[in-house]
Amino acid sequence: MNELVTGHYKVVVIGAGFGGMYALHRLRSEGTQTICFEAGGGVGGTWYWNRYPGARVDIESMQYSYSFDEELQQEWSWPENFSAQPDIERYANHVADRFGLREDIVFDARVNSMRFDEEANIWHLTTERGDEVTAHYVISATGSLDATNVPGFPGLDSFEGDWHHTSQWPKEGVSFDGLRVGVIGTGSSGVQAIPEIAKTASHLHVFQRTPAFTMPNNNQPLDPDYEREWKDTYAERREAMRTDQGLSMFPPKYGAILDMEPAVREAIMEDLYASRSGFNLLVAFNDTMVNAEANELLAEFMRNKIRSIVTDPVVAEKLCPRYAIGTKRVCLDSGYHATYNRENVTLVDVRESPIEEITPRGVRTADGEYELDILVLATGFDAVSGSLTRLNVTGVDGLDLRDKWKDGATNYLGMFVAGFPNLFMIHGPGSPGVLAQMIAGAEWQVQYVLDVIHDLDTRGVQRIDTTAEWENKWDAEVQTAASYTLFGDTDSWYKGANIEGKPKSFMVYVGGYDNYSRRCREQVEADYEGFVLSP
Ligand code: N01
Repeated sequence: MNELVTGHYKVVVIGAGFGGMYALHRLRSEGTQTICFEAGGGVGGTWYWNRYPGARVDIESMQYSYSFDEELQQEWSWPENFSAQPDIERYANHVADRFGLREDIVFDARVNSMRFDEEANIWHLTTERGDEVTAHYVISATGSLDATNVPGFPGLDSFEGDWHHTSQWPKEGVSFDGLRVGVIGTGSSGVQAIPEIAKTASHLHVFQRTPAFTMPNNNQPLDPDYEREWKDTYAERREAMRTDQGLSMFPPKYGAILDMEPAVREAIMEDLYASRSGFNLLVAFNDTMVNAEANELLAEFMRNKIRSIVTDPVVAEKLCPRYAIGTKRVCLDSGYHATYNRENVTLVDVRESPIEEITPRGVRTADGEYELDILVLATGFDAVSGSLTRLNVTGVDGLDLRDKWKDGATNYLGMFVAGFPNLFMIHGPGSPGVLAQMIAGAEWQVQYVLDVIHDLDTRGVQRIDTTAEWENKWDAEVQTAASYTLFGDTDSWYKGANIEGKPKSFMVYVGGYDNYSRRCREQVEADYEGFVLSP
């Protein structure tokens, strides 16, 4: 859709990633007047923007896909166990075409303001390109990892070569052939991009501040027999996923690692390390995320893997993370550590010698200048809350969402914000979002939101809000759940610690999707406890 859009809609959806597309599909199917604004030129959300080399999903594709339509899941075939970005984007396009979603998606239309009209109980939305609409309800499906973080390196503008952030990757691709490349950042994006870039760069310098724990994805072309097994029993498997803590299917747990004889636990860890997904190792034991001693056994197993792969012992030690494994997002990799055995790859430890500036010719650290032709920033996101605050949202009494969240992204049930009525967040702060299978999580939340909207319609309610008191109660549940785990011990984007000046507060509900979904339903069933409904 190209022409400028005006008029009134019952529901406006922001974002045509997997959450937004599903919301749009459901709304269209029930005949609701709706429209979706998408900042990008195509569908797929995170899989539209993050097209850096090596970008790949880390949940098996048979799971990381929509469950809502049996024919869709039967007809679609994934080429690999863990599909690469182009295949996931192809899938997103297939879904958009199959369900006719493009008719109601406005592309290249970044929402740049949202203002709530308290008299009329409607939202006014505008986009950068000039669309102006009103809506009774807004579903923000803007993604948890969408607001790009470009650290304020002095001199970045003076760099004479090209630079690219992994999450704003040019559609036409980037050639590294014969070039001196620098990559800053070794989170999941860096871990996936570095082995690919190293293949053609004349030299690659990796600027690492914190090493990452990564697990092998042991990726393979999808075995047709395995695919058949899944497709024959998709309904049961999806049901099993829905009742899982992380909305995923993993092999059964082994119990507590601390209770095991060393030889037994080593054998189990070796088995899981070589299994279909390295994540099996992360979720195999029931104590590794809650007990520091248990965590250290798994962490040291993974450090020994790094030591066994990386031939230079000094480099190997620098690549060994020292925090509790799992407390920063673990990544699945394809040959990441082996990349440091290549002669054309050098690790630069910027914890030891910090980056001082970007110069016209490269990167200067406390140690000296590294000359580069091209620079890649794999420096992550203003995660979870950043994609919402940058929409310029004004709620009741002219309250700006940035002011509301200046001390932390308060919310109720991860979907509602007091003072911002009739706004529903998908994967917002306070929800399990990024720590569950995100397509399944979006399907659940969209269903919940639509159930609430239908119920409000039946009751003749025009406006749904919550209160600061109930935001605090929900935050207590979120923080309590986190306090049983080791998550709080490490600075991570889960708690906003990667962004200078962002308040540190843990933003993800880690009590399990089963508990989360129960709590959300309970509060509605208790006659909308914690909500404020106005006729
Ligand atoms: O971002 P990150 P990401 N100077 O924030 C470093 C998902 N994802 O894009 O840790 C020097 O994890 C920073 O260092 P430190 C996944 O959920 C999934 O990689 O802050 N370095 C870190 O090393 C993931 O967690 C997949 O000390 C600086 C890196 O940049 C999330 O997206 C693939 C710096 C940023 O790592 C984000 O991953 C990719 C500075 N000033 C992403 N500022 C899948 O596999 C930052 N860094 C599905």
